[in-house]
Amino acid sequence: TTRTPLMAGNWKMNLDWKQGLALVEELGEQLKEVDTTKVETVVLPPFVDLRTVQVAVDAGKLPIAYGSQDISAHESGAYTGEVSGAMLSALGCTYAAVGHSERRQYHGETEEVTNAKVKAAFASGLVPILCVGEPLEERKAGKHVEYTLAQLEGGIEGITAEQAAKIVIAYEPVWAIGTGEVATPDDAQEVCSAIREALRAMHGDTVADAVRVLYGGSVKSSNVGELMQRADVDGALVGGASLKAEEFAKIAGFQG
Ligand code: G2H
Repeated sequence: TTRTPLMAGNWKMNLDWKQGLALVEELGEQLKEVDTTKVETVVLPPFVDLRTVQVAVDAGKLPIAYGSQDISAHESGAYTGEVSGAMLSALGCTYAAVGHSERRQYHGETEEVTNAKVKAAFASGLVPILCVGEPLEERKAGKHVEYTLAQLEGGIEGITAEQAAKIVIAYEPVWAIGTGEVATPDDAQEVCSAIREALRAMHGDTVADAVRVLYGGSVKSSNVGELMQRADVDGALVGGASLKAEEFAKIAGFQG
């Protein structure tokens, strides 16, 4: 594969700006042990930490890209509490996570909202990391592929082939998030491959072969290697394990 692996650390609602700064500085040190030309390392801090991360990255302290955990579907104006794509882009963000299951679950984000956020990210020059994945009931009913592909289709509806080639898809089975219950490499491969094949059917080979599909859900340095051996797993979206510099750097330096 010619796809560069992508390891994204989703800090969720953890680390204030001082703690975030301490983490990225330590990460910069730890990443010196990693061949950062072979993997793209990304952090997704809370909004209020982004400026600090920007300053650290601009100072050349660490070879990472960064992005937000969410983005407003709206361009600007009377949307109290929201953060626009233009604001994120001005902060040097490369990525914006969209449709994380915690957004869908606790903030009522619908398919339409998720799709609007994907488009808002592209409109501001950001690359959306679209999160999809099934709850436990669908998995038990054997409907996990169908359910996840429906979220994928809803999420990317109306985007161009050029945008589809850039988007990052993160497959995060809800039952594996923060539970310590990691999907098996075969489980991850099954759905990541189905995602790529769905993109192939929609947008053709060039798009399908370029898109990076990540696995997320209780990824650690001890399990990332075997996940990465699977053909259609191009990286990981890492929550808990991204909060410790040494551990996250080990994930970035995975040996497949
Ligand atoms: C899944 C993942 C990161 P964790 O949400 O998005 O979190 O690695 O803590 O399961």
